[in-house]
Amino acid sequence: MKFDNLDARMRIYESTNDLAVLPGLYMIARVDGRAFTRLVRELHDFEAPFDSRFRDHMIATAAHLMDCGFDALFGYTQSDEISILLDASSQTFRRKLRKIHSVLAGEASALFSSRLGAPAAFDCRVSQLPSRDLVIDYFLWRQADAARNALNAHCYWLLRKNGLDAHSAARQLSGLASAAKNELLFRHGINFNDVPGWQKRGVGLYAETWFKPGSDPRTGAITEARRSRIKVDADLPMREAFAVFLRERLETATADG
Ligand SMILES: Nc1nc2c(ncn2[C@@H]2O[C@H](COP(=O)(O)OP(=O)(O)OP(=O)(O)O)[C@@H](O)[C@H]2O)c(=O)[nH]1
Ligand SMILES: [Mg+2]
Repeated sequence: MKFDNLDARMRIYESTNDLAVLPGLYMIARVDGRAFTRLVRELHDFEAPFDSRFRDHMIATAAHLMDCGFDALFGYTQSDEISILLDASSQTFRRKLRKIHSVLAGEASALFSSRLGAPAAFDCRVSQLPSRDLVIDYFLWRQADAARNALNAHCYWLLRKNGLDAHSAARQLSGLASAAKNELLFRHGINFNDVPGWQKRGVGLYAETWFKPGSDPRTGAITEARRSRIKVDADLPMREAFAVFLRERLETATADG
């Protein structure tokens, strides 16, 4: 009895301010690598500005987050971040923010660290969005961020590889319009149009249906079993076409669910 009293008294301090996301709101959780600028350059030997091994760790982490007990409709990764869209009707963890933040940050950190073979940590935040239009704007925003970062990173590392120190390279780029950055790359033999799509547009993850062929052991008849798997899409469309693509995905995912 004594323990029950203590338990009830102490739990108040733990859970009175426990926030839950309002019903009907879409949730997009974004995990972001903690101090990855240092991790990729000083602690590990990833290629700059982009490394396909780093990308594959991020994709594997995103695929894990899509499949670790949340009603994930769509995943998106660029740079050291992963966004996971949860259905507006999701009841996972009774929509408690504390659980969503900590579980997704923990799952991402565990999976990424195990692939890297060294500790790596992610933080997590959740956007609470009242409409599909805002969900689409959210992903357009992250994709625009990917495109800006990719252009900047290619310019920055071009200057660094040409002998400039970090400070001078950053100073030379500050205030430069994107057309001028494109020209800078072009003068050095890099056509930004030819830079791989995953670097400029990010990578999407979503469920796709496939049909597993088989046979009925009693009759021998050919059968097909409907299965679902996560598709990794490294060739996402851009801007308006991305918005159309997302709208279709949201409709399909909601209809399937
Ligand atoms: N070398 C290399 N760096 C990458 C790659 N992808 C992302 N990064 C770096 O990861 C960092 C991500 O930026 P931020 O998330 O803003 O910085 P951070 O150091 O992680 O800081 P916090 O997120 O605030 O903890 C940037 O420095 C990117 O250049 C890659 O493929 N190769
Ligand atoms: Mg980071």
